[in-house]
Amino acid sequence: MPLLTNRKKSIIEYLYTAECEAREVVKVTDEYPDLTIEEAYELQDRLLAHKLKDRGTKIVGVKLGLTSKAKQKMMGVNEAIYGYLHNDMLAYEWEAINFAELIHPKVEPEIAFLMAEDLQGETITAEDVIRATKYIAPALEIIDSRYKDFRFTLVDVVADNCSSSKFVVGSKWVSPNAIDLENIGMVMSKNGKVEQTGSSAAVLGHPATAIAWAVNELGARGKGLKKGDIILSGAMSEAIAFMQGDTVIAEFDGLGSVSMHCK
Ligand code: 0L1
Ligand code: MG
Repeated sequence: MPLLTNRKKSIIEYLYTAECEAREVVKVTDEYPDLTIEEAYELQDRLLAHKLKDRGTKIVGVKLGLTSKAKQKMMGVNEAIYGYLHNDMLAYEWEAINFAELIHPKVEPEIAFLMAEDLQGETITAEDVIRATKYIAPALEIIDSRYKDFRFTLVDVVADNCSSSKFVVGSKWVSPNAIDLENIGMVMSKNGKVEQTGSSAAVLGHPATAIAWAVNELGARGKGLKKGDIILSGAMSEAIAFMQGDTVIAEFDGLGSVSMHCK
């Protein structure tokens, strides 16, 4: 990695403090409009290294963002993005999420992949991803951009680890070969009222295609997925906001359900 410049150091401090204090901040590119996407991915790595030093955070997987054409269009981009899942992001169905630790959280339904083996390369296909996957499971991702009003450029959101905050994985894990991965229907409800419906087809046409894209991006940077990693393949519908007292449940065809409660 190149030497850490003072401006990168201050961006890392800025984003880390915002997260620790659950406080929204203006986007990084307001002060540094010339930051590049490559620098943003470097900042993401540096932020993780900083957390590792400060509180022992470890990588447990990878998440994809902007995997729907609708979200890409909204941001004026043609590409997905990726970030890292950390051990301290893992949340559980049976343990309420604490609203006081978050800024303005939203939740979105995703399909989680559990890797059976390492996967690295620059010409990886969806078939390679499926071959290297042990199980898939229903999941909820809680995103909580550190930026004011969830407004940012592509560079900002990548530096902010793609708005990652928490994730919950449901209890039904199935082989990727036991289900039509391309066409899993989903209904997400909040406090018993249906809020979103969606399909795995919304994830770049097929969640394994989305993961193959991320593996190739990681591969170009000399990285890859590891056996045991959890991968969140991308949102199957729009994210919904939630508050203290809310319960969100997403039900997936053939995969059962996954839920979260916020206190
Ligand atoms: O997981 C996601 O799709 C979030 C990516 C970043 C964009 C956002 O915060 O909406
Ligand atoms: Mg997501």
